[in-house]
Amino acid sequence: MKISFGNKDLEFPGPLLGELRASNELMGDAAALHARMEEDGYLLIRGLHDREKVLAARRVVFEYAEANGTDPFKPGTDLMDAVYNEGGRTALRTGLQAVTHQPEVLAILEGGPIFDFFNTYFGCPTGTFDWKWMRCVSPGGQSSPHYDFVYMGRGSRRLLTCWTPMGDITPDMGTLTLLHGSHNLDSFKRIRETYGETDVDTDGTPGSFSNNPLEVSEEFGGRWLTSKFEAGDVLIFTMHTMHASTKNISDRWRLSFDTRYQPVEDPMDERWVGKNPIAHDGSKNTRSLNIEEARKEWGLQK
Ligand SMILES: O=C(O)CCC(=O)C(=O)O
Repeated sequence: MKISFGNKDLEFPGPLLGELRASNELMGDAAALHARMEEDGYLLIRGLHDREKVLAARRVVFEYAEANGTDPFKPGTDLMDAVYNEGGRTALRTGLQAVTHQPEVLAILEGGPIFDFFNTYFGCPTGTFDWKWMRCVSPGGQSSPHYDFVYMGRGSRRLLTCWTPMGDITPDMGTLTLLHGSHNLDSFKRIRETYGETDVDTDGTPGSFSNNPLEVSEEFGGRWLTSKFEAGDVLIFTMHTMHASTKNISDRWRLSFDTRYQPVEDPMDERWVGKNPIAHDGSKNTRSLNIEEARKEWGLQK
C-alpha cells in the first residue's frame, strides 16, 4: 500500500515503516502483558470492542458533525464513509464533552472491555481522564513525533495511552505509528531524560520532538511501526513511547480517540479532570522555545 509518512512517499509495510504485532494471546495474563509492554513499549489488542458498538459511536460523532459543522461531508455520500467535502468543517474538537460523553462513545472509552483490560493490567481499579482526545483528521493532516508525558505527566507514573480507531483505518488514512525502541533503547535515554521529562505548560518547550519522524529514527535508531486497524482494535502504549501518525492521503476524514488510563489510587494530572478541565495553559510561560532551541538546550542538537 502507498502511504505518506514524514512527507515521504513509502510502500507499507517496508524497511522504514513495519508492522505492529498483536498481543491478544496474552490477554488476562497481567505478568505477560507487562513483560510485553516492557519489551515493545505497546500492546496492540485486536477486536477488544464489539465492532457494531464502535460503529454506533462513529455514527453519533458524525451525526453531530453533520448537524453542527459546515458541510463536512461530500453531498450524496454515506455519512458513515465520512467522505471529505473540500473546505468543509466538522465542528469537532478534542475534549468536546457534548460529543465525547455521548453514551455510545463512553460505552467504548469507559465501557466494560477497556476497564476490564486495565483492571487486570494494573491489578487494581482503573481511573481515566474526563478529557477525551477526539481527532477527526482531514486529508493532508498528520501528527508529529512526541512522547505523551510532556502533555500529561503531572500525575501517575503508571499512566498509559489507548488509541482507539472509530472505524476501519488504513495507513493511507493516517494511522498511529510508534517508534519501537524509543521507550527503552540506550540511544533514546537522553531524549527520555530531557525532552521526555518536560511539561509543555510550565517549561515553554515544544510538544513535538521533531517535525519529521523519519529523521528521528535515522538519527537515534528504533523502527517505526503501524498497522491496518479495524473498528474494535485498540493500541495501548507508554508515556515514553514516541509516536506520530502517517499522513491522511485518502479522501475521507479519519476518526480516532486517544484516552488515558491509570490506577485510580494514583494522583491524576489535574489539567484533564472534571466537567470543564483546565487543559493546556501556557499563559504563565516566560519563554517559548522552538524545537531547534530546545534540542540545543537538551544537548540533542544535530
Ligand atoms: O491520532 C493521532 O494522530 C495522534 C494521537 C496521539 O498523539 C496519541 O494517541 O497520543
